[in-house]
Amino acid sequence: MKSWPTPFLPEVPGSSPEVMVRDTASGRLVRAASGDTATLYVCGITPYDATHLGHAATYVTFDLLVRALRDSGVTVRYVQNITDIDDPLLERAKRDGIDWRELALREIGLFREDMTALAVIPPDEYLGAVESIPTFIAPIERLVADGWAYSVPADDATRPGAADVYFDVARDPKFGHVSHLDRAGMLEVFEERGGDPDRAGKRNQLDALLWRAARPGEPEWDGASLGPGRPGWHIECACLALDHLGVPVDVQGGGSDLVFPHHEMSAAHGRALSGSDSFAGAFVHQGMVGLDGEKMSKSKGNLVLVSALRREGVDPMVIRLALLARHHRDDWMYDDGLLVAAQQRLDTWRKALSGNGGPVADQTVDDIRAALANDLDSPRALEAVDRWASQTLSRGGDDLGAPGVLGRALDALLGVRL
Ligand code: 5CA
Ligand code: ZN
Repeated sequence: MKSWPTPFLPEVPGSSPEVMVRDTASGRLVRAASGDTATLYVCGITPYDATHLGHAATYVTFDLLVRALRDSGVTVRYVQNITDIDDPLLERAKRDGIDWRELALREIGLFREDMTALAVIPPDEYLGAVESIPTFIAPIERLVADGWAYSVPADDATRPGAADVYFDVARDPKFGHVSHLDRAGMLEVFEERGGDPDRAGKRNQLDALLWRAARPGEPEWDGASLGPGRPGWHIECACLALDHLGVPVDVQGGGSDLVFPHHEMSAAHGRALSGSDSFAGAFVHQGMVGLDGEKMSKSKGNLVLVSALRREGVDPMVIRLALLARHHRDDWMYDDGLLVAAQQRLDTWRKALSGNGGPVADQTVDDIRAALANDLDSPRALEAVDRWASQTLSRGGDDLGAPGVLGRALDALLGVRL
């Protein structure tokens, strides 16, 4: 899939310290890069509605990670997927009386525009599930052959004798190591997040769908020995990470709503397929952004859309600054006051940076780098800039190069272009 244009990254003298991130699975602060190259797999959108601030927060967070890693001298290989076939997409297309492919293309187009406006660095590979379906078949067949997966007859399928294929979670001794949920906790969220605990014939309510046999009226693809159908959700991300980056990836990323079942399952599938004991060096999760007391979600419809804010004339850099003002692991509720505060901050920074000099900015640049390298602590990075701006506006400074140095650092490290 086509992604979006790469923003220009100015050179900043010096470099970031080693980048550390909080790993959800171990709870520890771990290295984001295992060596000179960091592999990053971030779960992309399901394109049935427009980008809301929760999505934007997630992709801005991983954009910060890419920027910090690069600044530390590491080469980043970044893959992101698009779940461009899934039940919610088919349901929305049906509700709105449009073709599901058309809906997906429209929303992917809007997402690209939002990402460009927010100065998010695109992934090196932007992979649609649909275009990748042929690459999922052999791995699923292998899971069946190796006893990791089993068939459940699908009586309502288009063709007689067809079956769905499920992953046998009981076979996996590490199952649960990402989320640390107990069985009751897993069951509580499984259905709400795409699972089918009550599907008759499954060995375990938590077993995850790998291949769904075609039902009448549903799109279908050739599945070789699996029969015509379509893939389950988790196996897509497992296979894409495996094929395009290799496992363990250094960082598996997404919002915290993906911890269970999605990242638990894709890690289980990925380990089963690769024989590796580990799927990711770090599982990094963005906290949930909400509105009116509830998680912002396409299914609930309580959305603040990036595209709508842009249409209203909100500067995308204000949106970006509002997102950066929160630590990525915190859950938070949106209110319009956040945009007002971000606009004020941007105005102050602009004023300070447009003068003829200021205090030496090297320490401020170091502070930004140190904050980001320590689990992407963007609020602390912004505070460092606030301090420089307030000093400049109150007392001035005689380093003529300081505004230029800091302006380039804001652009390269925080993605904030003034
Ligand atoms: N396509 C799958 C991942 S493979 C998916 O979850 N798509 S999504 O469109 O629902 O979400 C896209 C990304 O935004 C995911 O990483 C998800 O975890 C994150 N996300 C969704 N809602 C929120 C929210 N309210 N706050 C923060 N992040 C969110
Ligand atoms: Zn995913």
